[in-house]
Amino acid sequence: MDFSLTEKQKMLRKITRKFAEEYLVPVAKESDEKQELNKTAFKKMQEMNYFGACLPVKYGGAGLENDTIGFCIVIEEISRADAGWGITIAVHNGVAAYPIYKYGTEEQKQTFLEDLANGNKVGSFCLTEPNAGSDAAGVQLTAVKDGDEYILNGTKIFSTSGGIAGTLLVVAKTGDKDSRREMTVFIVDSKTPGYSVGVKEDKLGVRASNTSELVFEDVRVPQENILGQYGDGFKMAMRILDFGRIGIAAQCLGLGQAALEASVKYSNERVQFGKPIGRFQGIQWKLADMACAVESARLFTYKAAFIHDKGEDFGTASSMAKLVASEAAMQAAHDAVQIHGGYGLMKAYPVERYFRDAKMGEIYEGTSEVQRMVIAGNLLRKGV
Ligand code: COS
Repeated sequence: MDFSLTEKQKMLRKITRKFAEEYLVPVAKESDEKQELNKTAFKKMQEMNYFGACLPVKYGGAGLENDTIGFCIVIEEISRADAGWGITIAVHNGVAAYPIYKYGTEEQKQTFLEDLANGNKVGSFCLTEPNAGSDAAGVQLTAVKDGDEYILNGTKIFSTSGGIAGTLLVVAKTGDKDSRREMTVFIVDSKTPGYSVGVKEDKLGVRASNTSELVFEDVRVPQENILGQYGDGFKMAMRILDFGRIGIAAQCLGLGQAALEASVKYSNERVQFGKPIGRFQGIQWKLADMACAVESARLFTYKAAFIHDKGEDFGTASSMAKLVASEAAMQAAHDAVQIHGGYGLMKAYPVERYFRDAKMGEIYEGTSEVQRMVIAGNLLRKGV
């Protein structure tokens, strides 16, 4: 087993870290407060082709479509600086752009990928509704056929980047009998009449990222915008999430790494009882446990990416990675605040933000409980 990164992956880490330290770290606190992505950082993200990270060069992307470890490194380094940007780029690529590349027709790729790759249009995946959270089959937004078009009616909530998105993957109900066999995924342009953005959420963490309610009132979508097969939307959504969860794992990994690094630095600098607090065993044990958790997250995440790129069944591995990495980030952020003591509660130190950001990872793109359901379900169905 070879754990070494390729020269290209090492270079990707170096370049992305430099970019993130220059353009994201200085404005991360302000972006968290203002609840918006910094405009200069947005332009630089476009120039660096991070919006096109996992799309082929032929569609304007950065060419990581077969290097998911490389994609994870990009997300990890962005999230180490600002997890709000991390989720934005992870969602844009993982559950919007990449699924169009992977499951779309050539015509759909020609129509949608260039603008997604260059970031002129941000992507969003719209599944969640007031009555369809963990129970993804509970979708009530309807798509009814009318000639060569489908008419969409309903409301999506908690859509990551929904309020700033130009291209949406919308999961709709297309029948009344068996919801798991009567759902369809549509690619929707946000300029389509009848579509509007509702409430922008004011949330706990990853606040730089946009989270919005989306309203569909007689939104007409041509039938050629169906992603995959009509009626196969439930399984399509599950496949999309399988890949998306690797990106979320990478996002949590970067956040956990940031919490660990801040804690090591503080433990060397902060003097109490006449010596740096890192000399106390109580702090050392915390640092060691944090480092183990973050390294587990890294191994699980890269392994899921590796299995994906080998073309093997990676659903269990991606849920394991998302579960382990999100819980590792939470543990690391929790311990980071504890190590920082009173300062850890103050906004002057970034660990306060890490703590809020980390909690999000245990919830979105499938809660920790959902990941356990997926892992156990696969074990029982397919064996160990
Ligand atoms: N890939 C392909 N097909 C899949 C699949 C996957 N990853 N997971 C399930 N399926 C298939 C099953 O094989 C089954 O097919 P058959 O009916 O042909 O046998 C069908 O889909 C239904 O599967 P299942 O019975 O497991 O469906 P459930 O309704 O019990 O769904 C979970 C279970 C919890 C896994 C699902 O609802 C889920 O992932 N929920 C979380 C959604 C989520 O992450 N929301 C967060 C917001 S999205 S941004």
